[in-house]
Formats: sequence, structure tokens, C-alpha cells
Amino acid sequence: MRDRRVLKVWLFVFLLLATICTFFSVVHVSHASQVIQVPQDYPTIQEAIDAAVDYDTIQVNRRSGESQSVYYERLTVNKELTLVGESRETIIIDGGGAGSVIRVLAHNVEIRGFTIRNGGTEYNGIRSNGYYYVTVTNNTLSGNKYGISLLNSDYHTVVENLLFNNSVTGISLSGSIGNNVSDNEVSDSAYGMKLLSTDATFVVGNTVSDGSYGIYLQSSSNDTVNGNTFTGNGVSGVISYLCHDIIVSNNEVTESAYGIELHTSDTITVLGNNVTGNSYGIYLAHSNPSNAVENNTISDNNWGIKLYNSSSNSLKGNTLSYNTFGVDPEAESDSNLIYHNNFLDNTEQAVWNPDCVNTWDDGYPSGGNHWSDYTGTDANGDGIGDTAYSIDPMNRDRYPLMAGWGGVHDIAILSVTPSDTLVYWGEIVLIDVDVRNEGTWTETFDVTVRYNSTTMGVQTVNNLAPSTDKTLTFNWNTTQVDQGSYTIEAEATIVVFETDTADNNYTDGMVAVIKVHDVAIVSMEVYPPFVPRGELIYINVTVENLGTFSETFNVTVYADRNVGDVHVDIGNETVSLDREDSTLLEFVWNTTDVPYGTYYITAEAVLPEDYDPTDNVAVAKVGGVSVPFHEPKEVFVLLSSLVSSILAAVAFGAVAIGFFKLLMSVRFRLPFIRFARHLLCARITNACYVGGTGESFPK
Ligand SMILES: [Ca+2]
Ligand SMILES: [Ca+2]
Ligand SMILES: [Ca+2]
Ligand SMILES: [Ca+2]
Repeated sequence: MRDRRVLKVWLFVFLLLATICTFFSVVHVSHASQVIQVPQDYPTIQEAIDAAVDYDTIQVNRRSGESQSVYYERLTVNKELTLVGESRETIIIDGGGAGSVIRVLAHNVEIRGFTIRNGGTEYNGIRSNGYYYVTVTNNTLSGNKYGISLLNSDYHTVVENLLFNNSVTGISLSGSIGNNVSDNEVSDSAYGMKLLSTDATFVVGNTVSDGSYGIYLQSSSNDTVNGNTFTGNGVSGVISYLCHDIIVSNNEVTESAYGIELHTSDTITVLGNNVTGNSYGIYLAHSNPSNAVENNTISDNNWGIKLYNSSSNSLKGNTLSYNTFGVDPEAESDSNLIYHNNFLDNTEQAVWNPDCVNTWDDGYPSGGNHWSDYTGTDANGDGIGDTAYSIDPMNRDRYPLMAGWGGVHDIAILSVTPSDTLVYWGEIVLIDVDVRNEGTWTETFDVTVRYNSTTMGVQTVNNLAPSTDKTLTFNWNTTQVDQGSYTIEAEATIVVFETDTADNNYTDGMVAVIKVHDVAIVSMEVYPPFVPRGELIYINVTVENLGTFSETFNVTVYADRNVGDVHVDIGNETVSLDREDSTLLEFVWNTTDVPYGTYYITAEAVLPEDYDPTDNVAVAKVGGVSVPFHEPKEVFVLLSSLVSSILAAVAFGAVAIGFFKLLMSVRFRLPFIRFARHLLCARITNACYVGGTGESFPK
């Protein structure tokens, strides 16, 4: 018991000491790295390197007053250093053409941000031989024989460098493993990239142009060449010579004699590349077995795929279009599996060569290839043509595919739109169906429209291009159905290889079909709009049977004065109309004895069960009829009475004046005055009177 406790204590002490020792050893190893400035601390980069220790950083700047500084040096980096230039535009290391500009003689070196030039006709821009984990990024290399040359170099990172005019190679690796060469731009080198006996290396996202070879792989394996662009390399975009287990995928390869060339190679995967505008798109020479050329797009080459003395490989899922020769096997190229490819409009889809015997289909129902010039039919609709596609007497595709392989076959119904959702029985409903090709192949298919699962119509859409829409219009004559609610649905046939079939059906909402009584006054004309009383007003009324039954009904016309309560019945007619029929009714209003005034004339179709009574009444808009207040005859009477009144007044005035003048004349003046005075006196006093006779008047 006690011994055990002692053991535990010792164990604890031991672990504690071990931990402390480890801590101090880490501290000891991780040297406190310095940054050495050039030209501030040392005028040349090499002097700085010589003064540095492992893990130091050498920062290279412009010399005072210079916009760009050229350091004429050749560097030997024999320590684990980071060399950083201010930028590759401003810091230039020039080797003077007499040797490699930078020689790496240590692990873990990083070189970043320089232009490294003028290794001359014999030497390298950067050379590493026999070291690990060197990083070369963001540099420009030009004017060297070899731009970046890695020999026996493992786990290096070469990214985002710009290399041009390096005469033999841009980036070359030999005897190396596990390197990453990505996102570099390389041009104008005989070999843009060269991998010799180099394995497990990634070459990704680079652009290599205008050399003889884009990338040359020799005696290498397990490398991946993915997502690069190789263009304008005179001999080959990509060549694999004496290699195996290489993946060449998703590259753009154009404008070479041989786009992608496999020479004496096996088990190479050439996958998903776009190979365009080369003399030979993909060329296999003496390459077997088990090379897989799959899912490539190969167009506008003289030869799409050329097999020369290459057997037992597979060519699948490629689309070969607009090449002079699609696939051309030659010189004992046998036993290759060639199926699920699309041969589209190649001048010669597959070249006649009965000496080479290959397999052009994968049996039934997997099928063979899709041939754009296949003229056979597919009676049972299984997507396989009923007759074989013949290439030559020894080669034929027994199960040609009616539709293109790969890509996406997907058509969809986007919408179904009826022109109305509530219609009278017998009306035509227009049903618009929007269809779209959501796939990558031109498609021909049928669209069926149904109401409550009964087919209303079928239309064929021919050759609908990818990513395009089309609207189909179906006419639905509702006399086909009874009154009721109908669900409208459209369905596109599922095309061959279509997987997204859910969108091939589209169900719209309901369309209600109803049977109704509905007559209407569709127009009314009244003329003239104003008449003298006693004249005639003509009223033309057009009535129509809008409903779904034959109808007999009355049409009445009447007038109402706009003020007061005068209502005048003008006419009434009984009409019989079949559905959709109309008739013109003529009414005449004799305005004799009609009280003066402005009238509104109303026509009314009387059908108590009318479904839509709002159109059964029409009222003349412009005041109906107006009977003027004074007819002409009345005006004449008025004028003549006015004239006679004036004349009478004038005559009376003349008589009055004459009578007055007579009174005032001498002969009558005295008796008149006497008489007047007598009347006056009699009013004032009776004294004037004498005996009550006229004799009492004074003289
Ligand atoms: Ca068939
Ligand atoms: Ca679909
Ligand atoms: Ca779809
Ligand atoms: Ca009506």
C-alpha cells in the first residue's frame, strides 16, 4: 500500500519534470525570428541572407528614391528563411544571365513578391534540389531557361506566380512528390509545365499558353491536373507519356495539334475536359489498358477522339460535336468500350475501319450512343432505337439512344392559365400553358391538357431549345361538359433520361361552368334628341340572349321627366331569342300631348330569373327627349298679341291728347272752367248754389 503511494508520487514528479522540460525545449527551438531589412540593414539580399539565421525574414525594399529597384544578384538561400519583396512590380532580382538567380539549399524557404529574371539561356529562375516545403508565391519569372525548377523536391507550394519567356520550362518538377502547383500563369515556354517522375502532385487552376506543350507528364503517377486552361500550345495541351494513374479533369484545352494526348500510358482518367479547336481533340497512342475518357466535351476538332494502337479503354459520356471525325480507331485499336457518348453533327461520326473491332453499346437497356444522324424510330418508347446504328461491317451500335446522354433532360410546365374561371356553359375558355426547357438538350414533347382528368387537347412542342419558354393555347368548348366545376391540369410527357418529373404536371384551380338565364339590352339609340312637342322620337333597342337557354321575354320602353312625376309608356314588345341571338326593336314615341320637359328614356328587358340583371336596363344618356317650352305657333301668338297691345296703347294715347286739346280750346275753355269751379264750390260751400238751378252761377 505504502509502496504504491510512493510510486504514484514519483510518477507525478516525473510527469511534471517531463512537461517542464518539453516546454523549455520548445522555447529553445522556436528562435525569436528577426526581420532584416534590405537595403536598410544590408545593401544586398545575399549579405542579409548570410547574416540571418533560420526562421528570419528578409524584407527587400526599394532603394531610396527609386520607383523600382533592381538587385543584380544571384542568391544562395541555405537557411530556412522567408524572403519577401515589397512587390513583384517593384523589386527585381536580376541574375545577369550567368547562373541561377535563386538557388534554394534549405527546407522551409519561402520566396514571395519578386521579379526573378535573367538566369539567361542556361540557368534557372528558382532552383530547389533535394529539399522540402519550399513555398514560391506571387513572383514573376522571366528570361530564364527554366523558370521554377524543383528537383527531388517534395511538398513544395508554387502558387500565383507569373512566368513568361522562360525558354525551356515554366515550372518543372523532377523526381518529386506531393507538390502543389496552382493558379500560376505560364506562357511562352517550350514546356509550360513539365513533370518528370513526379508523383502525387496537384496541378490546379493554372493557365498555360503559347508554348509547345502545356503540361508534359512523363513517367509519373497519381498526379492530378484539374481545372487548368491550356491554350495555343503548338504540340500538346496535355501529354501523358509513360504514365499511369493520372487524372486529367475539368481542363480547357484549345488550339493545339494534340489537345490531350496519352502516349504509352494506362489507367489515365480524362474526365470532364472541354477540348475544342485542336487538330486531335483527345489522342491515345499505344495506350492501354484502362484509360477512361469520360464526360468530356469535344468539339470543333479535326479528330474528336483518335485511337491509335490503343485497346481496352473506355470512352463514355463524351459529347463529340462538329468535329470532322468523331471517333476514329486505327491500327489495332480493339476492345474499347464506346457507349453513352453523344455524336452530334460530326462530319463523320465514327470512322469506317473494320480492322478495329470495338464495343459500341452497353447492351439493353443501358444502351449505346446517341447519334444525331440516327434515322430509326422507337416504337415502344423505351428510349432505344429499334434498329442498330451501323458504323462499318464489324462495328455497330445495337442500342442507339434516342435522346442525348448526360447533361440534363428536364422540361417543366410553369403555369396553366384559363381565360376565365366562371363561364357560361357553351363559352370557349382559352387555356394558356407555359412550358420551359430547364435542361441542356433540345427537346420535343407533347403537352396534354385535361379537365377533371378528361383530355381537352394535346399539342406537340417541337425542338424547344434549352432555357427557353413557350406558351401553348388550348381552346376548351364548354358545350363538351355539363354545368359544374372543373379542375384544369396540364401534363408534359417525360422525355428520355428526365429525372425531375415532378414539374411535368401542373394543376390549376377550378373553372366553373354554369347554365343561366341572361338577356341584355346591348344598345339603345334615341333620335332626334330634341323635338317640338307633337313630333316623333325613334328609339332603337338591341337585345341579346347572353344566357344558355332560349328565352321569351318582354322589352318595355318608357320615358320619365327629369323633374316632377310624369311617366309615359312608349311601347312594349315580346321577344323570343335563342342563345347568342340578338334582335333590333324599333319604338316610336309620339310626343303629342306630352307635357313639356326633359325626359329620360328607359328600355328594360324583363326576365325575372335573369342571372345578371345589371345589363337588362338601358337609359338614354343625353336627357332623353326635350320638348321646348314654346313651340313656334305659340311664339307667333305671343308676338302678335304683343304687337297689337303696342298698337292699342299708341291709339289710346292719341285720342287722349286730342280730347285734352279740345277742352283747352277757346270755345270750350269758359264753360269748362265754370263747370270745374262749380264742382269745386259745391264741395267747399253751398253758397254757390242759388235755388238749386244753374242760374246761380256767377258771371
Ligand atoms: Ca425501342
Ligand atoms: Ca421536368
Ligand atoms: Ca425542373
Ligand atoms: Ca341580364
